[in-house]
Amino acid sequence: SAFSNGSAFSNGSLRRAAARVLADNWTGRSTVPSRTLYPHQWSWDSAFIAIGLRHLSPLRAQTELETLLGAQWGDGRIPHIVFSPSVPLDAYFPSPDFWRSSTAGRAAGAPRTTQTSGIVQPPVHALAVWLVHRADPGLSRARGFLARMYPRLAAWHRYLLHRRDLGGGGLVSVVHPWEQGMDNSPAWDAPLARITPAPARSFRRADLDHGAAEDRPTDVDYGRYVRLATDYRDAGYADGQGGFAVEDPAFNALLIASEHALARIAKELGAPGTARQARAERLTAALVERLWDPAREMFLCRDVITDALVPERGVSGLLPLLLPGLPREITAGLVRTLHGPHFGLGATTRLVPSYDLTGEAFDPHRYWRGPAWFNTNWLLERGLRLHGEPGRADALRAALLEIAGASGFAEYVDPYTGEACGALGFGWTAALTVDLLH
Ligand code: 9YW
Repeated sequence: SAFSNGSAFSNGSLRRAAARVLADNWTGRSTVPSRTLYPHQWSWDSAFIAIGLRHLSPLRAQTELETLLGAQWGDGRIPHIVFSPSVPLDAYFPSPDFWRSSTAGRAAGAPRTTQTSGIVQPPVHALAVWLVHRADPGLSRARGFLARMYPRLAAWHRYLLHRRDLGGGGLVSVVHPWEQGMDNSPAWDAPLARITPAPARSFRRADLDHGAAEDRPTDVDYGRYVRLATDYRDAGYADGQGGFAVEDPAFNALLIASEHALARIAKELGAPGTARQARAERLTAALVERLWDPAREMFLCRDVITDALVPERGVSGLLPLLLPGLPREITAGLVRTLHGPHFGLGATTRLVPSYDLTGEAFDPHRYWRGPAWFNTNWLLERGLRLHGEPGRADALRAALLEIAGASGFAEYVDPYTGEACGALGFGWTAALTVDLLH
């Protein structure tokens, strides 16, 4: 590596290359994760993308989030995909004719004209809105950005906390693996095993037109994803009836981080943020009580149907490190786990893998069953910095920048070698590179 950022590129050329990816993926109102694999707007992708875009164009970053939140449902949910009407139906599966949001989602208040999916993704949005505001407070105030986003974000969190507390312990449940964002994580294997797969001939996987089959979820996984989504749709997207409900540490940690951000946004708008602050603290206590595993020194998923923890170590269980309010023994334990044999950071791996290196299901190339992803590593970099580990944060930052540039801004990489997997020119990989360079 020739430059101080650890990369073969100078900071300037890395930033220009990342900006080019974001320009290529920009559609005029939002950014696609990938021109080939994911040609619509994805919810948590847009939040991460906006966090990077704010350094290149605060206006585009605001527009990105406004477009997403403009597709919010009446019940407060922010859909995981907002479909672009100009993309052919067979470019991505499941397409709008599968979700049928404007008809099947009518009772839940789906938009009438914009087509969306009916499930959600991790709530990174309030955090993104706050960071985007901070990048150019003058523009934000002139456009009334926070004042317009705040009620939508509040309704979003209300939906999650009131309609999705399926375990009754104060945390939010996901009802589909796609909602948590780590589609084929081994943590879903046991809860998903109870679901009868939809027959393979009943749908066509567009993802295999663009991605290598051995880097993607299997057909049986897809059959179960389709069954769960079909049942949810056929229930009119009403919550609390499905066969899959899991409390996930990353989803809930991102909600808590976003509650902290909402408290700041409220204050900025002249309202007291104290109730939100208190709520973030209650949620943090529930997270520790329900999901912390002191023996493994990390958080686990709770299967709400069996009310038992899922004994799989996924990167999701490390992401609460980004929270400010955790007890010191927990953050110290998370840092040990991150650098220990299961994730190997700084020893056998340069980026944190998505799953336990020693786990039965580990596969360094298969999607969320081992490869390293840039969004999770970016969140952990922030967590290390927040908890007084600047040396370790710097090392992770250098590895992120080097591997992002060398991989062509890959969707995910082999955690040992940094070899590119999945799509290239991936939105959040480019955006978070820009953010780290700033
Ligand atoms: C899919 C868009 C999305 C991400 C998810 C990732 C993948 C969609 O792509 O899911 O079709 O498999 O798992 O986290 O938001 O980038």
